[in-house]
Amino acid sequence: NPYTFAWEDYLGETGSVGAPQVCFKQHANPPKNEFHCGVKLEAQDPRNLTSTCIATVVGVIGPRLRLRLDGSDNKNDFWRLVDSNDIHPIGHCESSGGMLQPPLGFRMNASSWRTFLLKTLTGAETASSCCFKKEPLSPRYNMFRIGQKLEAVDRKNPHLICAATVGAVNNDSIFVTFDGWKGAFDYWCRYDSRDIFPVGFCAAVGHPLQPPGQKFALTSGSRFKSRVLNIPPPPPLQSSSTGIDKLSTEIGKLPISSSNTGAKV
Ligand code: MLZ
Repeated sequence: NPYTFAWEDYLGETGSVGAPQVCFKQHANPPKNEFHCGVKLEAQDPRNLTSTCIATVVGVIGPRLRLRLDGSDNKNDFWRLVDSNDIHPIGHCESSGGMLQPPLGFRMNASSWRTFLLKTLTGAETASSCCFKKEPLSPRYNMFRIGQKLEAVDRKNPHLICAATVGAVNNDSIFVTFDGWKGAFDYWCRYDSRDIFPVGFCAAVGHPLQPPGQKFALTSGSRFKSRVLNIPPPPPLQSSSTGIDKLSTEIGKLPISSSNTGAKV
């Protein structure tokens, strides 16, 4: 049964704990999924973040939507949470002064885009605005600790959410390692990524959870032997409005006086 991985037993056997709920940018009570297959909405093109496109819901699992951009192929489906900030009801883009764009790899020539748009929206069932849930607040800072367990999207198989461990912490990033798998699936992400969830999330929302893989299992001692991590360098520090860049800008604006030149008074 994919819904009932025995986290309790696993945490006990591995002598580990789950990262606390407050570490995550996820609602403590995850929202209900009120979308259904076939409805259309607006989504950012994941391959071209400046474009807002029409997308169709082609799958629904727990609080996640499988989306396909209209005018694109079925090889570039992507997943969003119902409380994601980058999905909106049809009409949102235009009402905020933007224009709907063809997806990257639009399968017709650019001049047919307007006609295509008209056709794809005519008679379409659009997702009601009440289906779109408010994005959770971001934790104020990175509270993750090495060794804590979590549930994480496998970005190479994004339909999967899998048992994982915080392998490293660096500034605003954590290194997500997948239990029982070689390092090929591991990745760095921000602490406020929407792809990571507290232990128990999948069970609570009715999403399958992929249990730890078989690599490194069944070795000496515990059934679950941890591996030596191969940790790639963390991503470079991103500038943010609250980060050090803002601080240095503010400092740069300060008038030079004896109180902030470092001069002894
Ligand atoms: N079928 C794939 C799935 C791997 C999923 C790993 N998730 C961490 C494979 O065996 O490569």
